[in-house]
Amino acid sequence: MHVSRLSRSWTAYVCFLSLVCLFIAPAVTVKHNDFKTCSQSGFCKRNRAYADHALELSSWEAPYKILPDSTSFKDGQLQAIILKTINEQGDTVRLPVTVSFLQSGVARVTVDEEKRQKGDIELRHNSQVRKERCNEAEKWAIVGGTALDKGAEVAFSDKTQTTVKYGPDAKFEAVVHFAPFSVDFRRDGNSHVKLNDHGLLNMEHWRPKIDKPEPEKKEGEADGGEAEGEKKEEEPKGEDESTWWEEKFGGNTDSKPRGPESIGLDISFVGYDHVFGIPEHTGPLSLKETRGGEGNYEEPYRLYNADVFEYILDSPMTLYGAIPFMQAHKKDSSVGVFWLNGAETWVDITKDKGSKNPLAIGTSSKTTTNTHWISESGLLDVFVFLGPTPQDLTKSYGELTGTTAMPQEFAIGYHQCRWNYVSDDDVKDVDRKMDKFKIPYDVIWLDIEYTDGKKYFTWDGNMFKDPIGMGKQLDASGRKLVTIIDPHIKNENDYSVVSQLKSKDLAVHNKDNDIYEGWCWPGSSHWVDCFNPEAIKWWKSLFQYSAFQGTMENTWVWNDMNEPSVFNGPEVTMPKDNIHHGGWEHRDIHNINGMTFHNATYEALLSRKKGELRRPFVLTRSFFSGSQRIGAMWTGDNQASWDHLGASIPMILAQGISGFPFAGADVGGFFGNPDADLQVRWYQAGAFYPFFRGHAHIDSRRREPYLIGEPYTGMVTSALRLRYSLLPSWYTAFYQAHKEGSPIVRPMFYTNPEDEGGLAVDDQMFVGNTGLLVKPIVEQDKESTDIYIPDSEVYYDYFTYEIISTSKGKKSTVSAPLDKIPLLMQGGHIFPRRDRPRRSTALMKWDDYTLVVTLPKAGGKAEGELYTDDGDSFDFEKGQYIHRKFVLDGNKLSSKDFEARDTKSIKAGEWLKNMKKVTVDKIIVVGAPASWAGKEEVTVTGTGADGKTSWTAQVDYTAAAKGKAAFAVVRRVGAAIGEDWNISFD
Ligand code: NBV
Repeated sequence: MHVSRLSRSWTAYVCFLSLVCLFIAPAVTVKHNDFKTCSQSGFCKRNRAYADHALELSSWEAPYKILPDSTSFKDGQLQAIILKTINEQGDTVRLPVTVSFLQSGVARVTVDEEKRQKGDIELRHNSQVRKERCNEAEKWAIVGGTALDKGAEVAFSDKTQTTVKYGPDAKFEAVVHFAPFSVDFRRDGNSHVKLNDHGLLNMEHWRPKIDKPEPEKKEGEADGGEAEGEKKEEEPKGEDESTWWEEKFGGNTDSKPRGPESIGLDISFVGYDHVFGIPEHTGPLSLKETRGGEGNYEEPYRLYNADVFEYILDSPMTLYGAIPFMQAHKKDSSVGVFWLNGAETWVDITKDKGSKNPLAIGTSSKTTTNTHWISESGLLDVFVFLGPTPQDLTKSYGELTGTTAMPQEFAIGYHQCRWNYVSDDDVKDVDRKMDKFKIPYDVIWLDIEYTDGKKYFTWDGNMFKDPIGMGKQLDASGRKLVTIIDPHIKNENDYSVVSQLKSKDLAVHNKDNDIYEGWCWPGSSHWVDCFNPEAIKWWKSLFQYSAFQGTMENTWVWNDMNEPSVFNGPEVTMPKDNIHHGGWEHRDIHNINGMTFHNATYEALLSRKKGELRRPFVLTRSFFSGSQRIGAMWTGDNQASWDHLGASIPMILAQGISGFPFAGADVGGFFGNPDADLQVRWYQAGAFYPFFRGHAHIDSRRREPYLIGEPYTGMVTSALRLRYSLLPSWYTAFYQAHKEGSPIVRPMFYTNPEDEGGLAVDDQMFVGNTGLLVKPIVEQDKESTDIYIPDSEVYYDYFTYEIISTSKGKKSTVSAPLDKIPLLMQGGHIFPRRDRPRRSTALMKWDDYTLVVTLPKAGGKAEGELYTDDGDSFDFEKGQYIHRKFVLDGNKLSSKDFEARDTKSIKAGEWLKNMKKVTVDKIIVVGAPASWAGKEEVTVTGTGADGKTSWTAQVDYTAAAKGKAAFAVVRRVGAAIGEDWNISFD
């Protein structure tokens, strides 16, 4: 009795404690107050209000008109002056507009402001910044594709409009209306994209500040009533000037030397109900409406690179990177726009579902998606893509902003990271244990604690006594080390890096033009200004092996905090009135800042040692259009929860279609402690992220895969082995991304744009063009899943060859107990693997290949490819690579050079010479025809690794049974991977 009373009170005590803990446990969610909403951002609020006003009035007349006599057209470019009427007296300002028609079929509309262009404005606060609208984004983002289409011609012109025909077979048309100014982009006679169709164009022209008498203060009223963008006073009639000249947020005051200068424009996608892109956000791939209503967001999508601590899901809030490229898709048609602007940007999305004409009720009417783009400063510069395919969009965008750099081959293996591996012994121990447990990995990472007091380019000498010894141990199995280098430089005496930064004047300046000082990990810090070519030069010097001692050839770099993250800055970043090299305010180029730092590190790794030219590997957290040319990105500080695992898939798909496909999320989740099931499922998903890295917060429990315990460690190892065996296919997909700008993992709309039902599917993906279709499990205790089938092809289970019952637009249920990744093979493909389990990619370098052939439903034809090179140097740019095309046609399988090169005439360097010994060892034909039954050998003709030209190989045929497809396995094929050969199954 006594005991039970005691135990009862004990239970009650425990319950009470847990309840208390529940309340005091840190809430893992973003601090909303740290970040602005649209109404707290002066220019966003003004432009939304402008839109509300315009859209409310049936008689709204946009005040922007082209001066008909000002128009001229020459060499694929239309130029004119837009007059903006600025008051009731009819005064105007002149806005030069250029519409450029590019050879790629892309059109570009640029609007500037004459007064600012000429520098004919007065800056406030004795500021020294540039006077013109910022045009810096182009310098960083655009690397090609701007040649003008001299074949573009004016098809019609009068006092009210000019129509230009352009693009492939002159199928595209731009109808430039003069009054009000708008552009209607048409394809095959139909409107697809319209600029300023709703008259929301708003270029805030320069004006001098007119000081008005201070409004009389009522008793008891505090100063700064307009703080945080909210007006307490009733606004006098006219424009809301409260944030024109100064703006307060979170205790910071933004001085605005150039006054209001925002730009806004509405862009309609006529007949399109899905828009995708503009990463980085959480939420679905098919973007939501943002003006409220059920299931919609209330806030516009925001692009203002920021270190959003404990970010939330399903939100239009900004994150670490920004790519202002949006695509619209409908069945069989894709179009897009690229809003080239490096300043803070917001995008509102609404959909017109059906015609407003009451007579149209009952008739089928299509949705039009309306978007409203709002940037704080800069030129209005927008590229319009008319497709018609998703591939056309990614290709043209890739021509403009560049494509994914060919990665170091190791970089697509598995990366083992945590904050922090505490010593060189710790690193060496993890390395040994991974081997002991036969877990493959390529790279181990060091977070900020390896440094001496967060001083980059130094080591904590107590914990890392022998970095080179550590590097050498890793190198023995071809493994690498990545060290973190952040952009904040500790402001401390006797730290040579900061002394140089200051004495050479290479840091970002504050508004008074002194070196800016803020707080980050090291405490007081300065920020290197990588817009400055001299800063890049200096940054390079710091990475020389002789300067950054303890690093060696297998050391690579991770750039974090480059939004930049500033702990005591407004919205955890730099003040907007800081000044960069070239005289730009930080406001103008904020979203490009991270890319410039990433770029400087890339450049530095290219030049670590004279004569050493290797592909750099640099991971970045912050990015902009063009960052794909420099390295990989990851989605920052996610959480160890199932919903964060789920959110990673659409985020990575969005990166892929937006030109930056080398993307991944922290496997296991950064904050928190994943249980074993979540870890297994996350590794299974991570095995299909282009960038595959396990990472964890400093306060989380250790979770290297061998620590999870069986059976989970085994399951994680299988997921890793699957990734490693498929590396040849992944590398091939990277090559396609490099060449074509294509995504590495592809959503359904990309592969099957004709399938309306699949347009918004964002929880499954194809790997390159292999036909491998994966749907990671992202829910707890889920043992099966429904995979959406986007076509009428046959699909096979990857592991069992079971034929998945398919019909287009239907979902097929696939069993997926914890040890199984739902992975299908679409019929009609051939994809390469390397099946021998190894410890790292380097150790697989000379391994033979397996080809997997999947027979299609009809026609007996399958195709695929393999691209491979030395995985390290730039020799591939000089033809030192193997690129094969495999075709199975009926009973004949062949391998030919993909690009029909005369490979014999290529002078083989060392790598190509070594590859002569590498063969296709095994071929698995899934869905093999019944006519092959009983066959015991096949004839191979061509080139064998040992020089033979005709030989036989053994084949085993297994008949179809119990829903499983028949398959044939050809063993010891012995055909040289880089040479032509044929196999006859006759
Ligand atoms: O450098 C520490 C972390 C890093 O582990 C993480 O991956 C980054 O996203 N870093 C952010 C700074 C602090 C995060 C709380």
